[in-house]
Amino acid sequence: MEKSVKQQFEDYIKIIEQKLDEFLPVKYPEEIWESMRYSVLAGGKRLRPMLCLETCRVLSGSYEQAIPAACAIEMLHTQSLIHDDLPCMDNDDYRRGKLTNHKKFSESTAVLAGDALLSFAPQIIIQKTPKTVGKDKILKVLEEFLISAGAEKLIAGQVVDIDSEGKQIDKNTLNFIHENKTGALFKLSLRAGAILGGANDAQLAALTNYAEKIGLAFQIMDDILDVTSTLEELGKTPGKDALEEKATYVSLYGMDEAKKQVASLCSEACDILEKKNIISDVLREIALSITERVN
Ligand code: GRG
Repeated sequence: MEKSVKQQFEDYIKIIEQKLDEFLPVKYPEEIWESMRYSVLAGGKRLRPMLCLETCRVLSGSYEQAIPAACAIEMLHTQSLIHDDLPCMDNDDYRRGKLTNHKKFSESTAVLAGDALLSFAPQIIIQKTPKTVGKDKILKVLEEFLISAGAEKLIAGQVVDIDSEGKQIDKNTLNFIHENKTGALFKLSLRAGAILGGANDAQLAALTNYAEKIGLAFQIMDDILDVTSTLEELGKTPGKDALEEKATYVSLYGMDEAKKQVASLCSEACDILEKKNIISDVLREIALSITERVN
């Protein structure tokens, strides 16, 4: 009997939580490992690892091939959250419904926990991906991982974001921030899963395109939720964009237009997969649920 989408989501979350726990031991000196584990195991929707695993599966790859990369991407994502929350960046007290890493531990520990996750994550890809996957694919995933984490992607998005605070920016600049700060890890998740699952060029292009659409939709929804949501729902402080005078899709286009753009990006994402006959209830549901997400 086929599993329901809800069941598939639950199964993915269970295995991701288990493996993150397993891949992140406590070693000496305990405080750094505990602070890495504190943020990585703090919950979160686990969207990026789920996207990576499902993409590999839909191409007939196995979960064992993709789980190390999926967990490494979640570690990288968590690293970016820890550093984003620091007083020198967004200065936040709450994340994933808990105290931020620097509030729970100390600022120096939070900086080091982020740094440690950044170098630990690629080790997981190298050490835990089954050798049968082949060195070429592992190397390709590593390359994409390192590019996404660096000054061409994630850091570029963050730098322009910080630099834009309190300034009037145009739509291209806003898209640059969103594509790199948020889109890059969605793209990495899909592409890593696709590479490990043995995608051909057309499939890789379609999955990349799907990732671009949902990555942008996800960030526009983030802009919307920052205005409409609460600390309890979001698990982090709302209203920060206005406070820091950040340009967002809501401030540039208005709430109604921002919502329309989310809906059309999500439906375009589904069409892209359908056209290439990539049939996945999970990928479809992830795209469609972005319009309804509350955190
Ligand atoms: C990679 C060295 C290095 C630095 C990172 C700090 C930084 C540079 C980038 C910040 C990137 C950032 C925080 C982007 C926001 C992306 C975003 C929408 C996060 C929220 O994602 P969710 O809702 O979170 O999936 P959960 O908690 O559910 O995983």
